[in-house]
Amino acid sequence: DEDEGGDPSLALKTRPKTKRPPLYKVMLLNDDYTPMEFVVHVLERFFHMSHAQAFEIMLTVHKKGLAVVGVFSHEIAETKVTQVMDFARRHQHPLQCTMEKE
Ligand code: TYC
Repeated sequence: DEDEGGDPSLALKTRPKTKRPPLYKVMLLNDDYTPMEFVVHVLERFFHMSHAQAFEIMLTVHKKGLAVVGVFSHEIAETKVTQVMDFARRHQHPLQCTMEKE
């Protein structure tokens, strides 16, 4: 049989790398002006949350200052951020949405 033992440091070095793509947290930030109902609508519309889920996350942002609203690939995260920022701007609300590598 093949020798599967040996130097574990060598095993690590020669292990075939299955590179997973990095994931990005998309976050909503609190502000004093965006209406609560607008934030709930954003979470329903762009993050496919139920009304109850969306309301809960909105309140978390309101109380804690920010919350992660989803985790996505870089491309999807960027699309979500752009969609939310464009939608907020069109409605003249200062709502901020950002992404950060997990
Ligand atoms: N703080 C806002 C208010 O009192 C509500 C709000 C919640 C705004 C979440 C932004 O991401 C946000 N109207």
